[in-house]
Order: sequence, then C-alpha cells, then structure tokens
Amino acid sequence: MRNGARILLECLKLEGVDTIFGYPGAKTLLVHDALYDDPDLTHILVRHEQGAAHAADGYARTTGKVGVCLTTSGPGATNLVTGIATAYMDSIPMVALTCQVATGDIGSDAFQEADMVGITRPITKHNYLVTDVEDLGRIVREAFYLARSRRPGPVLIDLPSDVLAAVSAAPIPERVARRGYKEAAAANGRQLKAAAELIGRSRRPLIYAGGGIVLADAAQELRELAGKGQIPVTHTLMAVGAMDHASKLSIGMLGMYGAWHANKAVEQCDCLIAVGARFDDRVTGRLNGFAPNAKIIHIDIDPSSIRKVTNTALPVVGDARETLAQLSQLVEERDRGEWLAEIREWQRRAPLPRPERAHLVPHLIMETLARLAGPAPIVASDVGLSQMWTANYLPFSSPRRFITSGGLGTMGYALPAAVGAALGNPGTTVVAVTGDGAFQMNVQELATCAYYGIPVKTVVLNNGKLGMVRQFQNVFLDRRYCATDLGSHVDFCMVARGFGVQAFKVTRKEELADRLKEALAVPGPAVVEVEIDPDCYSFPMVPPGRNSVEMIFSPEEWRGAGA
Ligand SMILES: Cc1ncc(C[n+]2csc(CCOP(=O)(O)OP(=O)(O)O)c2C)c(N)n1
Repeated sequence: MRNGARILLECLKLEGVDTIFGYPGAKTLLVHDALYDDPDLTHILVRHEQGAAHAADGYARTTGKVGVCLTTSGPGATNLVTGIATAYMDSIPMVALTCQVATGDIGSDAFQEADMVGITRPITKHNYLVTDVEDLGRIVREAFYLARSRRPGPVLIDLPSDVLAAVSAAPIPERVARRGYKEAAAANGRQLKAAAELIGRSRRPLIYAGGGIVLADAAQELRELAGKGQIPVTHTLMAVGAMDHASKLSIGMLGMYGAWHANKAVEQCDCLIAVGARFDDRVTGRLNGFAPNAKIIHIDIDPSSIRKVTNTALPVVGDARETLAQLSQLVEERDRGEWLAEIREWQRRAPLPRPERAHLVPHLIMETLARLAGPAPIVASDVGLSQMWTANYLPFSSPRRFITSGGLGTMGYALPAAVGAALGNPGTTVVAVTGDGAFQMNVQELATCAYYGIPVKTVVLNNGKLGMVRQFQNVFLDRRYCATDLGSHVDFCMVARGFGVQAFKVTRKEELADRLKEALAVPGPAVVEVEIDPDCYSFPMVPPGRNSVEMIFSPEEWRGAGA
C-alpha cells in the first residue's frame, strides 16, 4: 500500500523521468514530501511557475525526453498556462502536474481552486482530472504515452489532494493503450512512390523543413534525401540545425525574417517538399504568393495539418524519420547544379546584411559568440529581434541545439528554457540570448541558476526598447513610438549580481570578445549585458500582407515605395 503521491513518483520513474521543475503549495505537500527522500528524482525549485513550464520545455526540446513540471492548485497552476501554450504550439512533449483541491470541494470556489482541465483544454494535447487513486497509475502512464507519441504535445494531469492522500495497492499497468488512438502507421507506399516520381520529374525541387524533423529525430534522413537528390533545403525557425548550416544544400531560413534567397527559392521551385511544417503565416507571407509554381508534397505525422492552410498535391501521412528514409530509397540520384547555382546567385545579390560599423551590430555579437562558445553550444533564444538575429547569424550544425518559442512567440522563454536545457545536458555550454524586455519577464530564474549553480550564460541585448515592435512603428507607423520605450535606467549587471550571478557589461565593440570569454569561463551562471543601438533592426523583412519575396531591406525602402 502506498499513497497517491508515491504512486505518482513511481510512475514518473518508470517513464524515465529524472528531473522535475516545480513550485510547492499546500496542495503539493504530499508530493514534495515523497520527493524529500527519493534519491532518483531531482526537484528543481524554480522561482515562478511559468519558469517551471519553460524549463520542462527546454529540457524536452534539447533531450528529446518528456519534460515534467509540478505546481500547486489555483495560482500556481494558472501560472503554467503560458508555458503550456508555448509547448502546445511547438508540439513539445511535456507532462504538467497540477495539484488540485479535494474532489469533494471541486466546484465550490474553494480556496485556490481553478478549473485547470477547463482552462487548458485548448492548449493541451489531452488533459485529465484524476478522481480515484485506482486510476492514477494508468492515467500517468497514458499521459506520458500521449505526450511523446505521434505529434507530441503537453498533457496536463490535475491531482486532487484527497487522491494524492488515498492509498492503493494496485500495480502500475505495464502497458497503456487508448481506444481510438493509434501509433502512427507507416506512410502509404503508393503516395511515397508518387512523391518520388514527382521529385524525379522536378527540375527545381526544394525541401521546406519544419520542426517535425527535429521532433522525429529525422535530421540524418533529411540530409540523406537532400544529398541523394541534390535538393536544396530551407528551414523554419523550428528546424534550425536540422541541416548543417555549412552544407552547400542548406539555404537558410525562410519566412518573414528569413533570407530573401530562401523565399525566392520557394517562389521559383516547381516542387516543394514540406516536411513536419505547418505553413505558418510568418513563413508563407501572403498565401497565394507562396510557392505559386510548385506542386506541394506535404509529409506530416498529423493528418489534420495537411491542407489546413494550403493546397497540397500530394499528402503523405507518416513519421518524418521513417518516411524520409523510405523516400530516400526511392528518389533518383541527380545533379541539380544549375538550380543550386541560381539560388546562390540570388543569395549573392541580396545577402543577409552584415554591416561594418563602429558600434555593436548584431551579426558581430552572434559571430563572436559562435567563435567563443565552443563546438556545439545549446542556445535558447527569446522572442524579439534577438530571436531573429540568433536564428540568422548563429551557425548551427545539429538539431536540438537552438530552442525558441516559435508558434506562440513567448517573451520570457529563453532563460527558464536554458535552465531546463542545462539540467538535461550537463557539460554542454548553454547560452540564453534575450532582449531587455523579454529578460525582465522571467529574470527571477537567475536566482534558480545561482542557487543550484546552473551554468547558464545569459546574453542580454539591451537596446532600452521593445525592439521588434518598435521596428514596426519605425517602418510602418511613421516612427510613432508608443509604449515601446523601456528606458535605459535598468542596470542589468546590478540586477544579476543582486540575484547572486556574476555579470559583465559591454558598451564598446572592442570589449565584446573579452567579456564573453570571461562569462563563459565562469563555472556557474553569468550574465553579459551588451548595449546595442536602438535603431538596429532585423532586415530583410516581409511587410505584413505582402508576398514573401517582396522583402524590404531598410525602412527607407518602404517609405521610398510611397507605401
Ligand atoms: C509575452 C509576450 N508579450 C508581448 C509580446 C509581443 N512582442 C513581440 S517581440 C516584442 C519586443 C521584445 O523586446 P525585447 O525583449 O527587448 O527584444 P528586442 O526585440 O528589443 O530584441 C514584443 C513586446 C510577446 N511576443 N510575448
């Protein structure tokens, strides 16, 4: 006989969990009590529950395992919501454990009661309210199965305090199955053959690689297919690192803040092979201008993703890894040198800007970071200009090394996600790149880093502004800067030191490399605050409502166009 709290931990261990990111409260007491003398589970006490969700997410993205977070009822649980939605939008496997008021009190507006099943229904792959301790083992195992199988996603389990206190001798089920929910079947052979034929007939094929490739651990298979057919690959924000950036077939990121030549390749290709991608509006620009000359092959594990936004000539439902491996067998070896040369010529004509300036320009910061951070660091980027600069200018050669909130675009993601990444990947350099706005949204996690000695290096690109929004105001709203000035009064180094974290300030280009080196050499966490010009923006960009090839490279270009 053991109580529900101990059954919960037993299940977590069966699922291979080693780390839980959590925050206690009255309703978690039994779970934390069971954790007290459990040698196999490490509980990391974050400083805000949103941090727990992002840490579990960062752990999951970088390890491929299911991330776990734990909170008390009511405000503790609702504080997870943004983190759960972030994971949901990017299909990240996560199990969120929220404790709840006793079953008899549910619906009575009890102290710290919030209907988590109701609140999280649209942002979870599935959620449960456990009402009987006898169901607990099955539910926890099912939750992990659902979180990691097929298209992954967050699953929430709401755990009433009486269920956690109740005892049971029931064994934990060895296997779980859910009626109506099957593991993904292999891709249809006829569709695969048709896809290979379409690619064979294509003179200008292009692979549009999405986050599903990373989630399915299919980078190797992607590289094989691209290599065999000599097919160039453009990737989304979610698939950074799926291709080696140095590969001659890798043409960089597409979309609103991507590379112009990548968008041009999409416009000019005659066959677009979308893999684990969902045609997000930030990728496509105006839909009818996206791949107008191409037959689209869409490979995805989730049939509901196919034809959701765009017309697909050939849908292939299946796991990205298996499907790409099979497709590689079927496609012919080809030389597509002419097509590749054409794309490289577009790149030469309109490269990503790398201005030489006396001040600290973003590409210089990223290139210096890349040079100093060692062979394969993990970089968690926040949302804003810093995200686009990180994705465009930092070179990545393998997947699960660049993590960011792509779908929801959650500011405040980077630092707590980096905490999770560091705990999941001991010995690996982990860097959080953030803006001064986003940093302030979860800055409290510096205390978590300091307390546990988690060696996350945070680079704060301080422009005193909400830069990405200001860019819109600059370009499209006649420089009417409303509510985007954060001021320059915050001393982030002093803030970091207040949390017990070493900090370094960079105000001049000449200091950058030395300060970064010093921060990277600190055995624990460190913060590097880099002052950057508030009028440094992310160009090129696709103006809203435009075709993705209609990128502008400066504000003047938009104003000059009389738009
Ligand atoms: C939680 C949240 N609130 C608001 C936004 C809208 N938003 C997107 S980018 C951005 C500005 C980010 O500013 P900062 O973190 O300073 O980075 P910068 O763009 O200056 O690099 C804002 C407000 C968001 N994405 N997330």
